[in-house]
Amino acid sequence: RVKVVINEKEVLVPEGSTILEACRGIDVWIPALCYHPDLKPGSNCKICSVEVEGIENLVESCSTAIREGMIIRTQTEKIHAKREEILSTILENHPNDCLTCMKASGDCELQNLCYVMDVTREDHSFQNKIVETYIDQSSDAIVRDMNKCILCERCIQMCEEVQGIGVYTLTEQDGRKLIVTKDGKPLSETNCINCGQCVKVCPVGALHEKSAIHDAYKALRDSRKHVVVQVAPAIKNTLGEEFGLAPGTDVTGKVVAALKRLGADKVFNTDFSADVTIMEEGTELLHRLEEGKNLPLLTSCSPGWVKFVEHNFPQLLPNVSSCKSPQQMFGALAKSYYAEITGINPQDIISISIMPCTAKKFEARRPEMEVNGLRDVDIVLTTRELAKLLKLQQVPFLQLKDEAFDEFLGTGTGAARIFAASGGVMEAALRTVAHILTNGEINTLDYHAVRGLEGTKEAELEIAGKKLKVAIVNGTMHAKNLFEKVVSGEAEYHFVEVMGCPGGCLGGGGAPIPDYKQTREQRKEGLYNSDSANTIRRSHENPDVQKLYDTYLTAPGSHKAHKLLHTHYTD
Ligand code: HC0
Ligand code: SF4
Repeated sequence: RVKVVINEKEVLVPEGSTILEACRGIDVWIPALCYHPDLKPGSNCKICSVEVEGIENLVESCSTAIREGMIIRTQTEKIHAKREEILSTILENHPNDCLTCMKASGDCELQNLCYVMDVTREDHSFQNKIVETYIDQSSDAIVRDMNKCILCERCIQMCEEVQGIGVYTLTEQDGRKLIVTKDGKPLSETNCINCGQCVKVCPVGALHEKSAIHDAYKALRDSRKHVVVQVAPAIKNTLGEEFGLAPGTDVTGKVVAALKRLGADKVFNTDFSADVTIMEEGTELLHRLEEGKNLPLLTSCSPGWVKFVEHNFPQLLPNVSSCKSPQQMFGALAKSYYAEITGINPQDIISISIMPCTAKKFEARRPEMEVNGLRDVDIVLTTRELAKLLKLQQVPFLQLKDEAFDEFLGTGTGAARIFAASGGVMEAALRTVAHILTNGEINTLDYHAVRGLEGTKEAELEIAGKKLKVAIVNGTMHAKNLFEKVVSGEAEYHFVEVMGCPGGCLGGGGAPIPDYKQTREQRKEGLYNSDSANTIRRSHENPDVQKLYDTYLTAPGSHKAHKLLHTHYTD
């Protein structure tokens, strides 16, 4: 630690940190528009500038290392003037359409700073220098409105350095800086995988998910339709954040109650179809191990990852599991199995899903994701969109009494819940596969070797005398590194779990903001606690899943299961 003086107070702060990190660590607030804890400092916005005694000019606190003996001031007149000047310049080039902006009031970092700094229209005669730029609505998941871009460049860094994709670049057009896609094409025609990580770091409303709020609102009020809603594993341990609860808090019962208040006819559980996925994918793994073909088996539930493999490793497509994701399996079962047992015309069912993921919007619209001409999933809302809808309709979320999921598609095991954490699908599969391979002798529940939010994990297990080499990756940058080795023959595995977002679904592009490494750790803890608290922790023990196979699908991998629950890929 080093001794420094911050705002006339002597303090000890960690050596090697930047001035900004050191100040935030002791709750001294410094504004920042380009700095983000998950990214490298970019020094683009300069609003984090502070005074350091002995240095004439202000210094950028995000990129200046703190040193023993420094005397730092964060709140002087000179600093205020600089911050005001920066905000005024940004506002001169920013549309004044906060009324219809998708970044809700309170979530916009620019708006919040203007409030705190008291930068108002009255104080500054803003000339509107805005040059209308094109709003890119081409993607099924992400909207880009570059009129609102403040050039912080977080999105460039996130996409390029964290996700390893590199869709965006900075350019200059007619003397004006602009962030564009690299080849100037609309987002849907680039190599974007719809992961939404850029959306999560955008400080303003320049990048946002394609809103389905209105569609959901309309559907939930339509009394002629039977509206079924599925809730993804991650939602139960993250939605609470939108209402002030700690990351990881289990709010399952309140989510069900809240969706009923919004008008859902039935509220179901994606955990149920995650358990079905284990039955189908586990069976697929056992077949491939037996035949020694198309190994490693690669998981297919993360649509960002699926698109990534289609773009970058088409030679690995035969390795990707043919299972649809739990979201799509659920939708297919809702309009077939559920419709049949309840006698509801599948044409009258609207299937809505609540997902921590922007790519799920894209996945739901993939042409092959339908059965008998009916879409598996009609509407996808992100965690943030559901929170907005609840706030909009003044649903008193925190006061709601817990309610249980509806019957038939409502039960989920602990194994399914941990799907939302990197390593969870692997662990869920191992719990069931080990049980099957040893005829019920191995009943291990906790596979600690596959847990944790590191980008890449590996484990070698021995089950029933068979060696099983597995790997788990999250974030497509890590996937790229691992699969380069797989393709070159440098690494060999039997089974690899891949999630497109850092940390897995708990860090999805539709998750609550802020979303930092530490937030994700807390979410992970919450998910594993919910798993331990569940009385059923292995997918094959899910009674609703057993009923589904006994009465409808007959067996995992059956003809009917294939028709409804499996898919194919395109390169
Ligand atoms: Fe996930 Fe899923 S676990 S992708 O991370 O497999 O989005 O939460 O819903 O589909 O179940 C997201 C989360 C899901 C799916 C499940 C899987
Ligand atoms: Fe890059 Fe993901 Fe944003 Fe697409 S959604 S531009 S892949 S960060």
